[in-house]
Amino acid sequence: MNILSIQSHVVFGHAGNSAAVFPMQCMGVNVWPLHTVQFSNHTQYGHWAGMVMPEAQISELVAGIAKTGQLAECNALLSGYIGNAGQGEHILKALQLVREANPLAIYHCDPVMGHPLKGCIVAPGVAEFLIEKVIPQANIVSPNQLELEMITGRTLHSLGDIVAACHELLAKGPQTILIKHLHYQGKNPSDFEMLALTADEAWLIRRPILEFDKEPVGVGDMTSAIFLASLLSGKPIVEALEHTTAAVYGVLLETARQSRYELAVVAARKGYISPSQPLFATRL
Ligand code: PXL
Repeated sequence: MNILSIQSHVVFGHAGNSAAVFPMQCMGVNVWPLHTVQFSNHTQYGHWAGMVMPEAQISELVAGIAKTGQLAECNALLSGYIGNAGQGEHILKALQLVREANPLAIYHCDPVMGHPLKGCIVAPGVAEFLIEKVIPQANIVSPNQLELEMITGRTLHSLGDIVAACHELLAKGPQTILIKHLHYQGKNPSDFEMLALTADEAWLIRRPILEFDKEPVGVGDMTSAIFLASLLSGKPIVEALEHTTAAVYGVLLETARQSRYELAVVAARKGYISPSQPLFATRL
């Protein structure tokens, strides 16, 4: 399997491609990393060096691959953190090139919209572009609850509200939805929950929340990557959800064990294939 992964890159630490590429490689996927930005470190340090890559570079690089004749081998496009809305246009051009070369290619959009309270800074206009132009083109979308609320334009209070919002999102085009983080009222505060859903089935999974002095960054990027690689390997949605949750939990356990802020992406490498603690989803 070959996945074209268009996301941010950080030189030090793990976010965007720097959190997504290695787990997918460990799962046996050939990853084609294409970086939307190259920053010294993720934005939650509050300061960073580096630049947003020139926007046209995204579609130029993919056109370059098309010229080699290899783009037909691309099984999926995964997009994540985007440097500015202009880059969004070029991701859509890249998607068009991928689909021309391989009409069966899957597009997984992780609609990273930023979290100002946490310090995840995303350029103005990106959220609107993702909602209006990109999400309708995607086969798989993986918002967190906040991003789902931005997509549907309303606050979601209960699990029922969230499932209803997911069905609205399915009506916009995508066939598979992963809600990477749920925080509705009434949820057990010591559980971390995710939801995976298609038109036919919905699965909820829980794992314990680990306490960190500062919450590690890149968990969502890694989650989307492992979920896509799991689906491409032929796992049904429930197994993809279970594998993803268990593998990411393994990385968090190792990160906590080492008392690190940056995710222990490399140290936890064995868990991308066989997570140490299996976790099970329940059908809604
Ligand atoms: O995990 C989202 C993300 C991706 N890429 C960069 C980031 C962040 C969140 O802060 O800073 C560069």
